[in-house]
Amino acid sequence: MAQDSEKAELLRNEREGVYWQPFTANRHLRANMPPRTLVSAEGAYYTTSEGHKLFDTLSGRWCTPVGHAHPRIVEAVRRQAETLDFAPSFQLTHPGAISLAERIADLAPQGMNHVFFANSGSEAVDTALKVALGYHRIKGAGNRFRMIGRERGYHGVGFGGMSVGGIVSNRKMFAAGMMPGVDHLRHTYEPAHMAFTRGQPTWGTHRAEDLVRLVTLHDASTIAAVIVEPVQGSTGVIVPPVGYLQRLREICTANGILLIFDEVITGFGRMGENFGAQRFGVTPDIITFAKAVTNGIVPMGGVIVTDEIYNTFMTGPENAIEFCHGYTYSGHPMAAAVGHVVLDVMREEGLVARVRELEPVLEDAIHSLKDLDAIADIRNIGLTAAIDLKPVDGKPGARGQALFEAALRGGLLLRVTGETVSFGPPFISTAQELRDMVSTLRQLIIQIG
Ligand code: PXG
Ligand code: PLP
Repeated sequence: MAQDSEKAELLRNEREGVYWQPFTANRHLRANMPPRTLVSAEGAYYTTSEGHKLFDTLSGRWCTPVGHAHPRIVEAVRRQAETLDFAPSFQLTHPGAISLAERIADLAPQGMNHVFFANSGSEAVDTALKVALGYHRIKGAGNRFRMIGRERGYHGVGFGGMSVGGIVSNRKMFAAGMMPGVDHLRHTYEPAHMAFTRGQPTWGTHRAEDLVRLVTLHDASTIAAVIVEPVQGSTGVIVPPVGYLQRLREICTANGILLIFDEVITGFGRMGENFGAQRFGVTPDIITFAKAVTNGIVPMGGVIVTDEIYNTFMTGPENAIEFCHGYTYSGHPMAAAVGHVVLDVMREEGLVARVRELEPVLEDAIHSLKDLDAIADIRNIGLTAAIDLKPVDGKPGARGQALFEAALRGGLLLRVTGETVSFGPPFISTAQELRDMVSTLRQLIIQIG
């Protein structure tokens, strides 16, 4: 540990900025490396270079639901590295990727039986958008080129995902690089109508009619796909109103538009079902996944498509490549091996059922903060939740920042953006750990004032 903090010191003092960090205030971070340097992790806890043990309230970045340093994952990584550490996936294959695809398809809604691998959520999203374009083109509808995203949506940082995404700070610097023909649905978050809702709000179903407006404006014959997160995660856990996703499905079906659920956060159990699709009872045409599929240990992402989509691609001469797309590391043997163990552990430890048990525990605990003056809203669904702090006059973001810093020394690793704190604790958390997380949070919120 001493060695790690020495290294950190070196980086700060002598090689400032060599490591240009993603989505980071780099200069601020370098001035504050301790307490922000993480040196080890086990189960549901990180340890910092100062020796503080922090409860991992976001499962890494929504990606480590079965916890850190799981002995079976560690063993699987070692074993796979010894057996087959890399295998090209263009025109060749290996057993781990085939069997993992089968297992993922078995978890997906009925009729979604084909899996294409990528290495991240961003790559999964770009893959899904290309599948949608290719599908329509093969069907003779190449004029369907428009993509519809949603305000406040996050679909990663590729050019495609950025374009359909709806978070302005991620878009404005790159406005010149937006994909053509993209439009956005309105988001569904209106605190005046839904603040402090437990689970799905009843207000806002009508916001799905915004898709009818866009179909009327652009004509259905120009629209390829609609992409939404079942629950908007990155922007701060915006829960879909009752019936909203069903209505999007109806409008897409009626107009020949593909519906893509971006399940990078909601996939693999976080909603108490395998996918958000099952939790909300809506089957899309394409699902994107990443993160939890490998417990975040080896990067992996991918898309699951319907039989109809796959079969549409499987036409033309048999020796021709049907989809000119893929990544060097698609279906990487190390990721596939870890994916298998993660699915084994989830099944054997009953972790998806455990999410269903923990959901009301987290819900009751987090909503108990409602009496605090500093809180503007609390929301939750599955094993996710978010709170919004009221901004201090003239200092937007200051309260969130203060809470994050205080928590680093108070035992919690928080995920704060602006005044929003989002939670996605590991599935292996105990009910007591979730209650303790919230009581620590209460003390910290009172402490920072
Ligand atoms: N789609 C969704 C719905 C996501 O949440 C991506 C795509 C992109 O995945 P990659 O693997 O390319 O990052 C995401 C990622 C946060 C946070 O703090 C969220 C994400 C990534 C990093 C941090 O909420 N979501
Ligand atoms: N750039 C160059 C020069 C490459 O040769 C390749 C892949 O061969 C890529 C980018 C794409 O890399 P990846 O397949 O890891 O996405």
